[in-house]
Amino acid sequence: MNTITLIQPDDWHAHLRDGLALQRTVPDLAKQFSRAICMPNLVPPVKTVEEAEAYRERIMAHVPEGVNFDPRMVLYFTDQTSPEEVKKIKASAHVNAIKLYPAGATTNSDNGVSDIRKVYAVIEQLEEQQVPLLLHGEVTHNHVDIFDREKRFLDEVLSPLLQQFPNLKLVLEHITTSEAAQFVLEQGRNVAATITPQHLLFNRNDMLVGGVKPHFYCLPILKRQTHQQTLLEVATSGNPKFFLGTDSAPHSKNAKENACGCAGCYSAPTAIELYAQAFDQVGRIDRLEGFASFFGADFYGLPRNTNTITLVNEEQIIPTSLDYLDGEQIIPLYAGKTIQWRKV
Ligand code: OTD
Ligand code: ZN
Ligand code: ZN
Repeated sequence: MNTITLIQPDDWHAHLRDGLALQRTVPDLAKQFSRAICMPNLVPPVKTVEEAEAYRERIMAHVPEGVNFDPRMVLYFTDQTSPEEVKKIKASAHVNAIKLYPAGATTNSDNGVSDIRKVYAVIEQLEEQQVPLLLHGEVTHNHVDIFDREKRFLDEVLSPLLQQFPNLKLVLEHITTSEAAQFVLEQGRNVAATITPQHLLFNRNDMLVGGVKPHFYCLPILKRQTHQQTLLEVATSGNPKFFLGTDSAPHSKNAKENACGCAGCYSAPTAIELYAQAFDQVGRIDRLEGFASFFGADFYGLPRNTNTITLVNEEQIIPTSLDYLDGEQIIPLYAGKTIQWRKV
């Protein structure tokens, strides 16, 4: 097959940042995706519907002319979030969900929830209003090995949470392990997961063998190959519980290539082609459209897009470096490497 035409995809998990970064991130995403869930881990975080509306305006100011892009907003869940704010989300035209980061789990998550049991009143309201709770599913205790943090979260936090709130609408974001995939499969239709391109295409060997490759470092960290295989299986299975969320997370070259390098892969410029590559590698390009364009919208209760994009089966070399901020550079995921799909 030389070309495929898909209903335009959406990205259900992206970091666009703020200020000058938007000059890079908004056009990169908007040239492929119709909608994107814009993650709220700014400094300071986006905690109220009002703040989310203001952030959305700043994003909209960078959408290139003639391009339709509809940023979908998310609030950052803190120990102080009130149940009232959930009603405001429900009533909002632009805000779709709330994001829970266990405090300290990833970039700018210091204001995250310190103990999920403290916020059960808000979660009760989420369940009642059917507002999706988006989860960074890792425990953060120092003594838990970084490769085990997702699995421990399932056992220690998520299982009890779903026992308490069985009808909670929930997205386990950026799953990285067989255990997480299995967990999601065992739940009802109210529980779904996003999967990133890096966790489908790579494993920890890509990051660590032959030298440390900081541009593969993200959180949750890449796992062993068996997990990668399971993620590929579920992503390409046609099961609507699994859908596209790039977790594209820009950091400048200097911040990544550093004695204490930041976590995050910048996949936005070629995200849909990277997913096409992953699906094609397992002979399942026919399943890309459901994963990329239908299942997320269905889960969020938003209409499916109607316009289309076309990908051709043609080599493209991912740029080695892109301009970012004022005079800095950013290294996109898989920079300088050749992939087999290109968006026309
Ligand atoms: N992971 N980096 C970032 C966020 C994600 O956990 C995430 O959602 C970031 O830089 O904002 C990362 O590695
Ligand atoms: Zn996360
Ligand atoms: Zn993220």
